[in-house]
Amino acid sequence: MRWVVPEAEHMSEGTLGCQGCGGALSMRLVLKEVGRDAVGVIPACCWSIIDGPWPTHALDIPVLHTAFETAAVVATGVKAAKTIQGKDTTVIAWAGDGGTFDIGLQALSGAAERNEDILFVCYDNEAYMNTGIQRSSSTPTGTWTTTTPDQRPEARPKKDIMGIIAAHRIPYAATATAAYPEDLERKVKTAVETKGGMRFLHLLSVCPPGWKMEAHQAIEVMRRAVRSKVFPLYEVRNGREYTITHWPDELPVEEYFSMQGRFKTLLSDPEMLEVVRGNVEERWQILLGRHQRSHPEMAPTN
Ligand SMILES: Cc1ncc(C[n+]2csc(CCOP(=O)(O)OP(=O)(O)O)c2C)c(N)n1
Ligand SMILES: [Mg+2]
Repeated sequence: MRWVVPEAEHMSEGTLGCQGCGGALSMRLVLKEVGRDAVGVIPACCWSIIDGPWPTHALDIPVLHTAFETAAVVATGVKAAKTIQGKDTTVIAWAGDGGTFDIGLQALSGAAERNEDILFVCYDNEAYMNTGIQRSSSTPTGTWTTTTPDQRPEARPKKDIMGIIAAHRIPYAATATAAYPEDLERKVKTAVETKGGMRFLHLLSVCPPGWKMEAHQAIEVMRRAVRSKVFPLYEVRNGREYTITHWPDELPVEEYFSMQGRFKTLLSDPEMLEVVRGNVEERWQILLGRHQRSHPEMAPTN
């Protein structure tokens, strides 16, 4: 089924984001579906800047800027206050990969374990972009960053945040990207409408300056991440039921990497490239197995 992207806008033009910022586009698309009855809780990250200063800030919803490690716990408190006021406002914790995979993980795990009634969105640009492109535990193997330079690119694999979230058995979690907006909007709507606890969205979000690429290729690069199985699109219900929502078409991973300067060293190292290709395929097979166990009679279609 094709989903329609709502026309409503809750983010004005003239944000302080860079050209081609996937994090800015992700916010725009998410708010289209969430609407104005929402509060954003934003820890230290690029989005602390992108919204701009009051009263000229870009978002149409109230935003609470908070400390790097606290997105989930502050959102929990805001939701509790709204509930006491008798309001059903959607409270969105909106964090980067650092505020989710790294320093924000303890608060996130606590909120997930308590099954708090919040929507946690991670816009994942795979490094600490706001402070100058330092690696995070979301940075994939073989990536150049300022702390994993060409001579010593990232050695560790990207942390499996969806696996960690699924292990908490929250009602709904999904991956998405702004390059597939209908899929994204449907997942946002599902997340908003899912009752009974915490919802988590993991959004791959291109960063042209940090990924060393042209801003006008922002959408194409995110599309290729999905097509090459580097970033599969799927959802997980109650931590157990997996559904792949878009079938990749076997695009070679090099076609994704070659658009980005941050993978220059990786592309010139056949051994490391083989390891990375193997990791992508292994993760895909695990996901496919989970999907097939959840949907024994469903054939793959797009
Ligand atoms: C406790 C603490 N340590 C370090 C910082 C500095 N700091 C601000 S934003 C940031 C990186 C954020 O990275 P991420 O969450 O991935 O968001 P992005 O900047 O990539 O959008 C850091 C290290 C801080 N604000 N607080
Ligand atoms: Mg980041």
